[in-house]
Amino acid sequence: MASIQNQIVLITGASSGIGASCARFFADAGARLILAARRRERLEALATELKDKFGTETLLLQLDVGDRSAVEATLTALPEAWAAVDILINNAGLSRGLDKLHEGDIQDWEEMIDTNLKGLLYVTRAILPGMVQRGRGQVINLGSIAGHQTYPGGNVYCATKAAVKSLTECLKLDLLGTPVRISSVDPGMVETEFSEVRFHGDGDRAQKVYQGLTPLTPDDIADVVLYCATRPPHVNINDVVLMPVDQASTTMSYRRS
Ligand code: NDP
Ligand code: 8X3
Repeated sequence: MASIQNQIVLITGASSGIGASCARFFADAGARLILAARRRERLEALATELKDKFGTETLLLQLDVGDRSAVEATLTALPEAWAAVDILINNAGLSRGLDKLHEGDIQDWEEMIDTNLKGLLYVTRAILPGMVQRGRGQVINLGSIAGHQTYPGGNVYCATKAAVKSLTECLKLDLLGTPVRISSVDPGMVETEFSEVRFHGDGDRAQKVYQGLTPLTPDDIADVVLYCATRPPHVNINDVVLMPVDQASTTMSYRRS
């Protein structure tokens, strides 16, 4: 296992779920963390926890990844001590709604495309040139099984995750000849705030998504992300697809009740 001690790791969407778990796993492994999300108070609470538990140094960025000028301004003006990002975890993302396309809310579509696709592109465009220039670095994208398989009502969310899959594959081609690594981690059902966000705060509907089965936890995903980041420098993990034992595809799950 390669060490990531003192490496600078930028995690988008660190205020909740998979991103927050990644922060805990990478902090435990000795990394220095740049934590980005829109909810600053969540980031502050996490930074305090990590400082107390692991002595982790953090830089907090209140940032909407879909705001192109904010991303450019913030990430091109990182303090000198934080500018040489070693690992970028493109995790910020969301789903909105589960409507048929012809009944869909266009605002929901905009939000998913702006965050999952354009946001990932803006952040990567700002951070990746430095990695190529320095001759070291890794980008780890949070894709989804929704990028591999569709499901009813998944339309725009699935399309954004299929786009992430395609971008990860293209980056592998673009980065050939450099030592910079590119990975995608593509989970099935993970219990986070994801479904609550999808259903615009309807907690009862969100809970039903995980009813009667054992979903993945955010820690299960952070464990895999850390695995990708700690392979020897000549090893590139291209894509990891993982799902709960109780899930066989985007449309088939086994529920006990
Ligand atoms: P959560 O809702 O728990 O976390 C999402 C994170 O993304 C939050 O920290 C949120 O922070 C951040 N985020 C959302 N929009 C923006 C934005 N515009 N700018 C910056 N940050 C943003 O969900 P998960 O942890 O489950 O989701 C993380 C990733 O994993 C997503 O890309 C999702 O698509 C993917 N995924 C999730 C699965 C699941 O079943 N849960 C399965 C497969 C993939 P804030 O609101 O503070 O900005
Ligand atoms: C989240 C998993 O199946 O709800 O990406 O799309 S799914």
